[in-house]
Amino acid sequence: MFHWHDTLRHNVLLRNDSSGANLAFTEVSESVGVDDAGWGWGTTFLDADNDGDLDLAVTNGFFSNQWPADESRFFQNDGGSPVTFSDVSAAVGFNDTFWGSSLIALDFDRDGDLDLIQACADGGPLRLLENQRSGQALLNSYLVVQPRLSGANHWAIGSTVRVRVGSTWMSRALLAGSSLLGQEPAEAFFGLGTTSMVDEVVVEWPDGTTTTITDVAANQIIEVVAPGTVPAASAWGCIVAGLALLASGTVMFRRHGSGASVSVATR
Ligand SMILES: [Ca+2]
Ligand SMILES: [Ca+2]
Ligand SMILES: [Ca+2]
Repeated sequence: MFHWHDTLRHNVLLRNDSSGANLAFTEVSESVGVDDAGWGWGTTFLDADNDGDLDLAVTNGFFSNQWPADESRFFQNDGGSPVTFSDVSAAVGFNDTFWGSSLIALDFDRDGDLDLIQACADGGPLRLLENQRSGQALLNSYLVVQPRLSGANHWAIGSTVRVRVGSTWMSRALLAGSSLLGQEPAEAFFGLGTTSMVDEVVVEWPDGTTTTITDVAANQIIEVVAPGTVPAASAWGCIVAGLALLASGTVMFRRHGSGASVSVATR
């Protein structure tokens, strides 16, 4: 869990150290390198370079004298044990000084990488930032899993998706209100590194039952439908607007469009 702590005057990352029913969280923001993200608002963990670990993007700012020039932050996950992050905001082009409020990650152009939408307060723009990954990041693979149910909870909010590659498990929870004032698509996006095949995909439905699929090829979108679910048209929407950014490195974000034009893509 990552959030801004007004009293401590820095950003807080709470690592889940729970064991069974014994819940425990440890504040690790300084030791892993994400304690200085400014007056943070919208925050999202995303695997921007598809290497299998979660990177962290934070939009920030405030109207007070101390925070108006606060730059957005992008922390790249460097892996290791314990995990550490590097601030690569300028290199990837996510270092604007708008008063950002909402921030969500989604693959709006369906090219296999997560892009960003940032909404800004105080008259600021709505921005669409296209992921311009290159090098190894461009070679890395991905898998998108879309759990679906019948009835009111068609998007299967409350589900958890786990994938296994060899002995490594990765997990994503489908949540409502995934970011401040924003909602990410109801799908689980996994960066897979150089993996071409996922050994297992396990969907745990909101009622606790599970569906398991084995030997799933990478670089595709799969819909997993719970037993008894009536098939329905799959609608997927995204908001397109923005500015433009350029960057260097393995992941770059480019601004799209101008002004506040909006379009919706359905698939
Ligand atoms: Ca990553
Ligand atoms: Ca994309
Ligand atoms: Ca891209």
